[in-house]
Amino acid sequence: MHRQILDKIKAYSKIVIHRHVRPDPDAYGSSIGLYHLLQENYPEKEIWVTGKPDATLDYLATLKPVPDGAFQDALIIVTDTANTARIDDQRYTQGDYLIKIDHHPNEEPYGDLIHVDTNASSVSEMIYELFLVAKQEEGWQMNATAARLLYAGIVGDTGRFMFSSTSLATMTYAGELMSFDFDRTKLFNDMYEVSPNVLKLKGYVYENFKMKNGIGHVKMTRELLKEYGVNQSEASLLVSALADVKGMRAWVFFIEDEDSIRVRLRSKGPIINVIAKQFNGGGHPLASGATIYKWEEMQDVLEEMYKL
Ligand SMILES: [Mn+2]
Repeated sequence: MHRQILDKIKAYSKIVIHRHVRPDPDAYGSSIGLYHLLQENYPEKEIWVTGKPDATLDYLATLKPVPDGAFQDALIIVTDTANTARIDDQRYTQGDYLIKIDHHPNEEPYGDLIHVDTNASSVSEMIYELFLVAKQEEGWQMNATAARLLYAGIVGDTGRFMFSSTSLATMTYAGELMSFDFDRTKLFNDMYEVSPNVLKLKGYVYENFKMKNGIGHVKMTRELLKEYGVNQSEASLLVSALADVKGMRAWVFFIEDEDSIRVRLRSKGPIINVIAKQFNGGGHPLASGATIYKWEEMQDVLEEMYKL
């Protein structure tokens, strides 16, 4: 598979790299990291990386617009994107040949060539693996810019090497990437510093969460969010805060929005998306979301959780 990808890269003089909408560090790391690798090793080729810039990831890289003409006769490589609806920049259809490189389950097998490895911690890790083969067979060189991006992608998708997807290969590659000259302390600060308001609300979560029979919950009214100066989507990011509570099996955040109450469910085992489906929602078995419209319904959701 690596050989086939490298042959296509060699064969095309124009290459455009895509990633998914609403990007995370692995989306940026894998796509822009690959872009810098290709630029380093094929300076004669016309190479682009596309997707709507996300200001929260400016610390990783800034992007320039890609002209329509770039896609004609081009090799298109899409990283970290499970399905075509989530590909950022739908002009990928205008290319000549399409390669998918991803680590999500291959539920929509799009593209002329598909390289999916669900055991990979991140697509940034997969790009590094591609580099190792290319280094051996084609003499590719790594540079610090690409190394920093790939490292950030691995760190992001492994939750700083804590998730179970972290393998010996992950650590080995990350270790090799560390040998390049970039500021890891600054990178970690850029990735994980949060605003004082959000951190204070996190303190509220730790002070005020309730737990019964291994089921936790937190209630956040609009007044509370206003008092802390935190919006609904920022508050939603705190849902992982209860993962470390001893004895916690599953938990739910109720966050009041303009005209509804967002329900964020998380679990360490019990399948909770069945409950999400009962309350106008859905999602993954261990991480899903729902919506209720009155605070009285909060108890209904909790009762379902206790039953489970
Ligand atoms: Mn990823």
